[in-house]
Amino acid sequence: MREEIQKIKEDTLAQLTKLTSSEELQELKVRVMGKKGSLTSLLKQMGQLSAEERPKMGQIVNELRTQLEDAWDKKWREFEKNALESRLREERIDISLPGYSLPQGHQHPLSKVIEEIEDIFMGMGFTIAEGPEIETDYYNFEALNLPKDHPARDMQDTFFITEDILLRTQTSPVQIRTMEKQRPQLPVKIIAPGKVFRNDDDATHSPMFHQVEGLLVDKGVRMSDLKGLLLYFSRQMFGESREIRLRPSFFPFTEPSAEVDVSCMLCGGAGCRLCKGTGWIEILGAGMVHPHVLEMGGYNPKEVTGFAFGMGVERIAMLKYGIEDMRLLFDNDIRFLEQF
Ligand code: 2NL
Repeated sequence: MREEIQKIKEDTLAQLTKLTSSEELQELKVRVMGKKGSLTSLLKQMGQLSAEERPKMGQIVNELRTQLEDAWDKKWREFEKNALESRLREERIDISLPGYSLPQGHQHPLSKVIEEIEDIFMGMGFTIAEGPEIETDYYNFEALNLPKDHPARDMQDTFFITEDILLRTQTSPVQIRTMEKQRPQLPVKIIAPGKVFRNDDDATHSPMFHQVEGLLVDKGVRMSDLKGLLLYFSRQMFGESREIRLRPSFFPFTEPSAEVDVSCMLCGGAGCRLCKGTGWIEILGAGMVHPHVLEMGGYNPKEVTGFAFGMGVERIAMLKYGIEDMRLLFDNDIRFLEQF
């Protein structure tokens, strides 16, 4: 029996040196100490020994067991260490590689132009007023001196939600609401930027576009005040050497009314493709607030006067940045937006 034990010991230790993986080590353990292992079956034969021999043998077997456990624990740690080292080698992160860059958005040129317009008028003491995009017929039309049979109310121009509720076609209702809220305080000195909606959709019209309207109501406001303010605005927006001119026009909410032209920013007024040879480019509409509209806002037209103006932001942006097709402003292609 001693010989057999000695043989198991030598065999096992010899095989141990040839192992290449922890799986093989596990298999070897089973072959020796498993249910049908060589050492296990030897232990089963212990019963046949004499009472004298049994404890001695027991001790030898236990020693061998401890010895083997130590040997394969050592081997096990060696395999673990190798495995860890090769994982560390394979999974090493190269911190010198540049990271992935995330795509960045860009402020929309329309937002930029709106902010610029706001800055110019805030510099002259105007505050910014906002209001709902879904309006009532009263604020969008009635209060602005557009009676029930006015052509601007036509289904062809306006998105009606019900007979009385619609998408605002201009930002003027914001100004009526502001007058109502702050009367009889003076002055009313606001600009109203925002989205407006009209039932148009072709190369030069989008069903949603942007407007900035302005309103100044106070004692003794005159048309010359309007002209001076618009000249200052035009020079801030399009350059110090711009001039403006006012042409008679008509809006239901102003009287008198005017179209406002600025000297061409491309040719300086000499005449070119952009101004179609005239030297002038129309940029906004304006006028003295109609007495009826002042009344609807809660002010007495015998005591106060006012001027108002309105401009399309898309048009201003196209002129300022030389954008030839309005649809580019609504495609939201980042390659386009990044240019501004
Ligand atoms: C244009 C012309 C204009 C107004 C808007 C206005 C507002 C109130 C009272 C009187 Cl509350 N007028 N707004 C006045 C004249 C012209 O817009 O061509 N916009 C794109």
